[in-house]
Amino acid sequence: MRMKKVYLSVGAIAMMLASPAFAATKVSVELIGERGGKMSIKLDKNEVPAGEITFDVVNAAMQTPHEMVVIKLDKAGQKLEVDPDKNRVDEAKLNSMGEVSDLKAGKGGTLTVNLEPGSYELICNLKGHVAAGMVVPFTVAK
Ligand SMILES: [Cu+2]
Repeated sequence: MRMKKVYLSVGAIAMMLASPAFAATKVSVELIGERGGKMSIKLDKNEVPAGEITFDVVNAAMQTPHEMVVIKLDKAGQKLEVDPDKNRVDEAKLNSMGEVSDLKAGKGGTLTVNLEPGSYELICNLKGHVAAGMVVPFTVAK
């Protein structure tokens, strides 16, 4: 009995070494919708702890290209303004933390960023896509 207990402890230590504490938190992101229709961004989680975060992005559309841009908001509840002439938000006026750009339908990509606590939004900033629904809140907790 005593021997078995020691064996389990060694196993637990081995498991801890195999998954280091600094491993990035993974967020799965699905980009959904076709040109002219409703569009959305679906996340498997919309709140994560601060630190390294890997966004694993897939464009689930059949024909329409999409992208994912991570925007840090100045404060919670901040509304992103769509420029009526360009029909997209002006990223130069916002705090973009990085993006997976121009994914063709069916393609995927990843983005790993170090995010501090705060309120964020994930958007697809192709023309008309934010207005069609491609904006989703994302929270980084302490
Ligand atoms: Cu899009």
